[in-house]
Amino acid sequence: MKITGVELRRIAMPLVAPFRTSFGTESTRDILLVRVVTPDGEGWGECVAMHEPLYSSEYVDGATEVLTRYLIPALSALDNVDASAVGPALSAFKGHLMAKAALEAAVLDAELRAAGMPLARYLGATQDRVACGVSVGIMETVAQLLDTVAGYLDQGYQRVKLKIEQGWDVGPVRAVRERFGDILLQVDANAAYSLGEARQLAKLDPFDLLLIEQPLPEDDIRGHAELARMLRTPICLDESITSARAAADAIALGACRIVNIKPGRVGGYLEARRVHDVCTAHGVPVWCGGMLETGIGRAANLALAALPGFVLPGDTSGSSRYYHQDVTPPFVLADGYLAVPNGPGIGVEPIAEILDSVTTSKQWLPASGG
Ligand code: SMG
Ligand code: MG
Repeated sequence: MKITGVELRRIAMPLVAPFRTSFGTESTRDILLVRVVTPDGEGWGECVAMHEPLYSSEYVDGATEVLTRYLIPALSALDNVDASAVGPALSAFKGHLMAKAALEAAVLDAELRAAGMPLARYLGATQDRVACGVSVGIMETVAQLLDTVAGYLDQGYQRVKLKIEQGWDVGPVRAVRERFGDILLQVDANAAYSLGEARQLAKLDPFDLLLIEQPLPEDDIRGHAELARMLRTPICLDESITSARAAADAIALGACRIVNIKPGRVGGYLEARRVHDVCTAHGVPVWCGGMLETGIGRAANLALAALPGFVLPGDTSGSSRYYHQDVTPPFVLADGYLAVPNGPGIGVEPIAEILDSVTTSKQWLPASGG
C-alpha cells in the first residue's frame, strides 16, 4: 500500500489518580496518536513517550518533531509500505524507538485491517485472554498503599507491582506481604538505585518477590549482572531492553532472569515479537509492560501478551485503572483477565466524539501526491 497521509493527534487524558514513580508524578497523560491513511483503509498507533524525558530519553514533543521532520516523510516516499518495511525504511535515523514504534503500529493496523487479520493471530498468539496485574505508585503513607492494593485485589488483579525508591522499599513491601499473604508481588525501581545499594536491595529477599524490575540505570548491564549475584530475588529488566539483541546480551551476561517487553521501548511490535522469541528460546519468562496506554495501545499490547512466552501477568490493567473515560470502548477485567481483541488489526476503534473531546492538537501530513 501507498500512504496517502498521516495524522498526528495530541490528546490529554486525566488519570483517575496521580501515578508517582521514582522519576516523577503523572497526573494527566499527554499522548501522541498516529493515524496512517491509505487507499485500503486506515490504522492507529499510540506513542508511549511521556511528556518529559524522565522514563527514557524520549518525550512527546521530541517524538512529534522526529516523526514530522524525518520518519513520516521517509515512509510516505515509499511506493509500497507494509509493517515489515517500516523498520528498514527508518533504520538510518538513530534512536527514537517510541516514535518509530507508533508509526509502525499504525501501518501494521492499517495493513491487517485491510487483510481482515487480527493482530493477535498475525503475531502468533496462543491465548484468547491475558492474566492481568496492576502497577501501584509510590504513596504518601503505607496505610494509603494498603487501601489501594486492597481495592485492586478486590477487582481481581492477579499480581501487584509496587513502585519503589530509596525510603519507600522494604517498609511498604513488608506491609503489603504481611497484610495480603502470598499474593504474586513484585517491585519496580525505574533505575533509582546504584550497585552500592545492593545490601539495601537484598533486604527485599525475604519477601519472596517474583522479581525486582530495573533496579540500576538503563546502560548498566554489568552492574545488573553483579547485582544478580548478590540477590536472591530475580532481576527483570525493563528500560535496558531496547532490542532483541539487547535482550540476548543481558541474558548471556546474567543481568536478568525475566524480561519486561514494551513494544514502544523496542521500536515496535515486530521487534517485540523478536524479543519474545529470543527470551523464550533461552527459557526466560516475559511479561507485557505498560505505559499508561489508552485503549488503542492497550488493544495491541493484549495481542502481544497472548503469545506463549508471556507466562507472567503483565501491566495490562483495565481501562478504569487509568481513565474515567477511555478513547475506545473500555477494557473491563473479568476474573482477573482481559480478553484479547479478535477483530481485524488491533480490533478496536477510537470513539470519534470522545477522541475529539480530549484532543489538544491535530496535524495532517499528506504524502507527496496524497
Ligand atoms: O501502564 O499500568 C501501566 C503502568 C505500568 O509501571 C508501569 N510502567 O517502568 O514499568 C514502568 C512504568 C513506566 C511508566 S511510569 C509512568
Ligand atoms: Mg518498569
